[in-house]
Amino acid sequence: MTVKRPEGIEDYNEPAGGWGALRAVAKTLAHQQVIAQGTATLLKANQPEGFDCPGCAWPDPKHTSSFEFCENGAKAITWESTAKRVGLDFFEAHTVSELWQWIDHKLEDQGRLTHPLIYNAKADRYEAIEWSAAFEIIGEQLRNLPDPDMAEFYTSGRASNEAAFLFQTFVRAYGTNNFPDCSNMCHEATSVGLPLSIGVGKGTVTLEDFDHADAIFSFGHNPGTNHPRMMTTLHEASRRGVPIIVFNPLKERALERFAAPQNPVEMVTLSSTPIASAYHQVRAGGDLAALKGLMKSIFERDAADIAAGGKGVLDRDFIAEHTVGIDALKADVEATDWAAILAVSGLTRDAIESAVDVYLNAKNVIVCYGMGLTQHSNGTANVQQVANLLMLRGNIGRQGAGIAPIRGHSNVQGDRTVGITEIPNDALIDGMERAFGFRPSATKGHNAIEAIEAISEGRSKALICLGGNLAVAMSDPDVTFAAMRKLDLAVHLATKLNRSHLLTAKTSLILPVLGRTDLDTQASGPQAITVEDSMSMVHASRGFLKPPSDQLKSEPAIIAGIAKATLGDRYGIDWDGLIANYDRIREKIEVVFPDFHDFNKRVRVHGGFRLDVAASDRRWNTETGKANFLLAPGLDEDPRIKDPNVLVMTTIRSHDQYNTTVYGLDDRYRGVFGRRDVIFMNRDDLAARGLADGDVIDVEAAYYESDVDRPRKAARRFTAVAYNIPQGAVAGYYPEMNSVVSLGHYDRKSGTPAYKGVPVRIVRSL
Ligand SMILES: Nc1nc2c(c(=O)[nH]1)N[C@H]1C(S)=C(S)[C@@H](COP(=O)(O)OP(=O)(O)OC[C@H]3O[C@@H](n4cnc5c(=O)[nH]c(N)nc54)[C@H](O)[C@@H]3O)O[C@H]1N2
Ligand SMILES: Nc1nc2c(c(=O)[nH]1)N[C@H]1C(S)=C(S)[C@@H](COP(=O)(O)OP(=O)(O)OC[C@H]3O[C@@H](n4cnc5c(=O)[nH]c(N)nc54)[C@H](O)[C@@H]3O)O[C@H]1N2
Ligand SMILES: [Mo]
Repeated sequence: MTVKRPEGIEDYNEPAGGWGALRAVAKTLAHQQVIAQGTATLLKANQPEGFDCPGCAWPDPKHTSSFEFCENGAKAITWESTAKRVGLDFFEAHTVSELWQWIDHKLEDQGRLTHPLIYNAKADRYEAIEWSAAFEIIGEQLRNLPDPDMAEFYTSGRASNEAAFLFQTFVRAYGTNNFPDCSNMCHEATSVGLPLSIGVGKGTVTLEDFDHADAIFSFGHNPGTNHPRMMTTLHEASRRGVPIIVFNPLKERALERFAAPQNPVEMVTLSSTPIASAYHQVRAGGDLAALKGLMKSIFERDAADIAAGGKGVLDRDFIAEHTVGIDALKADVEATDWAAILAVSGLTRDAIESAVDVYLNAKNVIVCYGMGLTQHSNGTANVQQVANLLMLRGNIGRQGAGIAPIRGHSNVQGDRTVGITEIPNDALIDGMERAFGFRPSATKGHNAIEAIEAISEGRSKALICLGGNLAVAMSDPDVTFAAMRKLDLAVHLATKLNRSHLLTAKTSLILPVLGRTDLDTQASGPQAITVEDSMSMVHASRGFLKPPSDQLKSEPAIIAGIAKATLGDRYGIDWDGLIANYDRIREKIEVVFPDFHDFNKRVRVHGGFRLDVAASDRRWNTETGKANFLLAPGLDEDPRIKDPNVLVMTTIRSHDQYNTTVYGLDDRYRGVFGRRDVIFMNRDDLAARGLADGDVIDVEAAYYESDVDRPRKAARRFTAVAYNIPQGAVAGYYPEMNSVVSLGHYDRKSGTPAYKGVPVRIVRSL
């Protein structure tokens, strides 16, 4: 008997990848009307002399790329190189109030922006403006602010090293450190947590390390969708017999079974390779408990082994020579009892012991993790416990072993490296002084949440966004959207129209930019930009397509235009000279950050170069001079969750989206077609509420402290879908579910919003 499922919901039984992925690429090309030009574009992605795929930050091996088979890379590129345009006629035809009613997908699907635009409030329309006039208006308004700290400068992680470096140079010369950044909503827990543990806020492994790993652990990331080229690495590892142990509340198909489109045998025989050797469906927010469980078992086995006359299972030499704090960690873990660990993690003791068997049998272990660990109120603690787990066996700074945060945007790591930070350290300030002859302020600026708070409270009046869709990416649209409308000045450098642009300020401008795939020609000729991938490899990227309109400027050129109009010749910075030839920007980067020595030379070598990651060589840039075992007292994701009726909601990406960019309404591997208004729930949780698969429900936030005198945050009239997810956890799509996330719910250590640990109640819709 087949059970009838809700509209658009199916049980998906295919492996990930395979022909389905190739069919999806063809469909995307057709939809963006780029058949001929598009295929040529795809062949240049991640190739020497080509451009870096804007889809993700996973590295490529030096001589081969699996890019041509990457479905979601193809979507990212065709979305940018689309033949569709939003020209002046479009803005004449539609008022901003009308566009506000459109769904996010439709806004961006109109195509590439072609002209600089300014909002005319009387007509409620965006209208054309000359570049020089746009720069003058922005410059004048920034100069007239009583205090530079009343402006916010947001960076989204697609910006190149050159654009980001120039942006931070301009902003520091202007006089503030207010750098809200997409990273604040993403891997900030890594950037804050790991320096305290191991002295560097980045991963320690290289792509080659995966060839030498004896076991791979994966926490909270979905590579089949978000880092598709990583599937090639996992596929190879699995075929070599390397155990892959997954901790994820959802059974993500690509982590279960994957058919590599570049493998002729799998394609022709319709076979696939199992990826995870064990799949542990941890409860959303249960990772701290799971990690402590793993470590508790390791300490128990160590004691037992020593009692039996063995040498124990810890790497005692590494611990003695390289670390501090093992005794306190051991005491903390021993004081945590198993019953609590099992209840909070949602895992059985057998599951944890089996994962420990694998961990201890392997000489070299890599732990990979993504948003499932970082976007929690204890995100920093999660990341630090991963480092602890690895350090117990010396799995850091050795071939085939290490920590692998799987980054988000294709250059989010690079933007950070070249100075996008609200907390400039001495090295950065000294470097800026060396390069430009002025000493920037050391005062801490605003991160993303602090920026929204400042705008909301009227303390900040101007917002300049180097890409992104800040208002939609941020939690709490009730607060965030209202805040944006209070601004005096909002400026968006963008490729495509999005909702943030429609939250107009007194003065609002949209400045259209060249994308990664576009040819960027400056006074000295065609330019290349550089990016840094998840494994600290820096390499060049060159676009080659004819730009969507002759009005577009590159991001560096626009930043220079705003800088000149704002600062005049303050500090004698030669903005025009820097733009004429990006080599000159790179020369400045090298002066500020000595790690980039011989930048222009090394980036011209195919494959680029790796930045120094001290922890990879067991050099520890921490205050103790050692790697630190750090404590995370307690277990709970959120102490406010005390009511058994409360569930933990995690917010996830579908297979057809890039952050707030929604390419389409399917989520093929999860069996969802033509809709996004669904909430995945465990059958027992449905039954306990008298609900059934397909019922229409409301998701209401359950924040005890803040609910009292405010209307409850909610997302209404969504469809409950019975799904294989642990009891106590539910999942919905980002960004739709942001209306349930309170702005005040974030990791106190890193400021990362707790998008993956939202306390909610599910009730039948009225
Ligand atoms: N195609 C595509 N590529 C992308 C992006 C995109 O949107 N689309 N976004 C880019 C960006 S900016 C980023 S940051 C990355 C994001 O890449 P990921 O980190 O993979 O992002 P998410 O889809 O948010 O979800 C991660 C996974 O965590 C699991 N999860 C949820 N909650 C928990 C939890 O509490 N514990 C554990 N262990 N797991 C949990 C989810 O089931 C999901 O499998 O991808 C980048 N690449
Ligand atoms: N609930 C929930 N919220 C989340 C998350 C979650 O998992 N759950 N994830 C968070 C994460 S990890 C991140 S990184 C943020 C993402 O936050 P953002 O980085 O701000 O958002 P994006 O959706 O990537 O930005 C898309 C816009 O960028 C512009 N754009 C695209 N390419 C370019 C370019 O080359 N140059 C310029 N100048 N503009 C360009 C386009 O106009 C497009 O509309 O969202 C966060 N929000
Ligand atoms: Mo991200």
